[in-house]
Amino acid sequence: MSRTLNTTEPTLLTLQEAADAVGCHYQTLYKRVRSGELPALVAGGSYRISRADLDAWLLERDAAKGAVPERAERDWPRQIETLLASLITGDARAARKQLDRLTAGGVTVDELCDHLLAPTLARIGELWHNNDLSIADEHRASRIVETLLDRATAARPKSGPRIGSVVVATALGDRHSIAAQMVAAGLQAQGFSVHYLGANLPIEEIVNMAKREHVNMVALSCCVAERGGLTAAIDALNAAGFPVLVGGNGIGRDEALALGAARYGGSIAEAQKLACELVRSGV
Ligand code: B12
Repeated sequence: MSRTLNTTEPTLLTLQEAADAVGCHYQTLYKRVRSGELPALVAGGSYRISRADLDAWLLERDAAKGAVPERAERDWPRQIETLLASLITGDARAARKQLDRLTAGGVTVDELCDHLLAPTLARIGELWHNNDLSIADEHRASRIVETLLDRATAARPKSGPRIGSVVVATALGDRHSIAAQMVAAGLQAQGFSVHYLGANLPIEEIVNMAKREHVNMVALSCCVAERGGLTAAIDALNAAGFPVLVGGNGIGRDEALALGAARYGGSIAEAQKLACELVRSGV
């Protein structure tokens, strides 16, 4: 059944965009809209489908087919190979379709990060390390992952009161922004108000933002061996009264806690759990 356009509606897709996201032909969706099975709005004489309606329709369709999207979509080794191929060839569109499909199948942001994006980036890192990929290949792949994360975050706005607020960054000397972006995406999906500052931040910038936004905590990601920026940031944040949640493949639990981190997490799922714990305990 078609309705009239309501301008407050969230992200709207054209029929072609929706068909691309689902991986089916334009006509297939057109027929579903015409039959009233898939809700659509009319804007400027053509149909628009909200992402939420599309996701709900996909879930219903899979359930009706008796499909087991859970198992098929969580075949992570296969998913990693598929994404790796898209990242290596720079096929952003295929990567986007793969993630849209997973998201529509109910895969959560933390699962995407922990089971797909981070392991695929680790593979890119290995290939880069062995000179099987150039710096340009790695940069192109990284950029695609950034856009995928933006998209996954935008697709899951959580309404209602915020659990708490957090500044997310990497300290001076660490340019690996993607890990911090994953933390930001995971905490936002969890219901936190997130102030994501990106990478390589001077210490006073992180502290000032934490103070200005009266956040509950600061989450710092670390992907490098260098410790100067991270150590100084944790010291300054602790002195200013902010608990620091630390994680990332450049540092382990014992070292992070010894440096003064309130908690250490090894995944985005853990970041979500620990951030909630920090708010509850009022550290
Ligand atoms: C992409 C990339 C880059 C890009 C970053 C682009 C960007 N915008 O982020 C660029 C080109 C800038 C880069 C630069 C360098 N890189 Co680099 N890079 C990578 C690569 C391929 C992916 C990084 C990434 O995003 N990983 C994905 C993240 C999300 O994975 P993760 O850290 O494991 O995160 C998971 C958990 O740890 C946890 N987590 C992460 N953060 C946090 C935070 C909190 C609070 C919590 C709770 C949990 C948590 O959740 C995540 C999801 O499961 C890695 C390979 C790899 N194995 O990761 C190398 C890697 C990190 N880089 C490495 C190196 C050596 C460098 C350079 C020194 C190379 C050089 N010679 O110039 C420079 C360093 C520059 C600097 N000063 O920062 C090494 C680091 C080794 C080390 N520990 O010191 C790695 C591991 C590659 C390797 N095997 O040698 N790099």
